Amino acid sequence: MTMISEDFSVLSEEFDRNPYRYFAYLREEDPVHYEESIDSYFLSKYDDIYHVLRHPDVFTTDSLAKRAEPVMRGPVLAQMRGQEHTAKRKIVVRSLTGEEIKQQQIPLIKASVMQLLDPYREMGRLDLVNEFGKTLAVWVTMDILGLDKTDHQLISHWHNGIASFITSIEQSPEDRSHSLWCSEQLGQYLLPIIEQRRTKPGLDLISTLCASEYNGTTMSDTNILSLVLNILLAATEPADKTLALLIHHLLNNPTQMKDVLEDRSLLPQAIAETLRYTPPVQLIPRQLSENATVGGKELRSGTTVFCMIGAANRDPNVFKLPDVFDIHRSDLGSSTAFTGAARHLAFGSGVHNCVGAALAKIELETVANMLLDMLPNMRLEEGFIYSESGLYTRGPISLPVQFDVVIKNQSVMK
Ligand code: 2IO
Repeated sequence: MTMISEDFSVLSEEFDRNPYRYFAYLREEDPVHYEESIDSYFLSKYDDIYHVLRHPDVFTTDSLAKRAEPVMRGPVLAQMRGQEHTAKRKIVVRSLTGEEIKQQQIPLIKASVMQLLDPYREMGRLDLVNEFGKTLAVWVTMDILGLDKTDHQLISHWHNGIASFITSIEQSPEDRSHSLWCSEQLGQYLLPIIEQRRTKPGLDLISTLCASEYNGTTMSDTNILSLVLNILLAATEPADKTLALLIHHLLNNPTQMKDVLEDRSLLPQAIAETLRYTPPVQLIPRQLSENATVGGKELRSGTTVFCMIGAANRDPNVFKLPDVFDIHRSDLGSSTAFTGAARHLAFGSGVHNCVGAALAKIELETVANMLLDMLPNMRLEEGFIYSESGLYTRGPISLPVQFDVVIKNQSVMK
């Protein structure tokens, strides 16, 4: 177990380099870790985090008023309560699950993958993060919202600025105003589209939101804008990270890669184990609405706590040999891994559990299957040193892979 010095901080560079080596210490010795500079607590035990996520009236999502609302231009789904939450959540969940979205989106995802891979197939190398995953994540989100993909670089730039606001623990004033500017720009881009979808609806999610009624009336443009920004961020930010993490873990575990290559029905398990082992969203913030005891510590009303999902997902009380990546593990709970009842906490838990879980599964499964087919004998680039970054959302900085070049029209050339 990695020991921690007096001045240890989860905000340090050392922690950012590899948080996983500190989780056992935190769970065992400091499960309600205090960070003075931001006056917040970091929870690392599965049971404590599960308790927090399952008691939203005490451990509220009010924390998002500061963290998300300024760049989301209004409350996101996770901030809503009661009837409004149930109704709006249902609208979004319905649009993101089921056969219809599969039939609509899978062909579009496949076309995007083909287009992005095409220039690299004859090169025998590709960075799965910077030359593929980041762009793909934005394209898939844009297709769901029915946006014109020619503008993807703009959207991506604005997305990055907004994501930085949401996922920063401390942001410089310059970065903060850049983030707000990005949100402003994206809002100006989206508002006319929202108006247009009201009169000329399509099959996309923006049109669905425009047509849906809440309390007997349709939602206002600003309410729809906040939901669209919410979906845009939540669908894009973790997507490239999870894909790169999945491929990285499989490349690092050749026997499991072989199993998946031979039996693709194992892919959902491999994705679920990736989400357990290395959740792309590492922190879930909550704010206490009253004094409460967590992990034996009394915390005052108003306190901010961060649930450390990466630490919970490696709690040995819940997962056997938690630091081992094993797609065959019996305690993964594969049948529920993409639902609100999942054992791993990568999608949160309780009333606010991720509405995009089913879509994440479809997207990752489709893309991973294609990569395994189209990049034969995939391996990490020689000499590549793997590194991840991010305290809030976390993923590989890059993932350069090499693969065998399949010459087009091979049969003709023989
Ligand atoms: C947009 C961290 C990208 C969500 C969020 C402020 C609200 C909510 C999440 C995830 C992923 C983001 N929180 N999705 O943690 O919608």
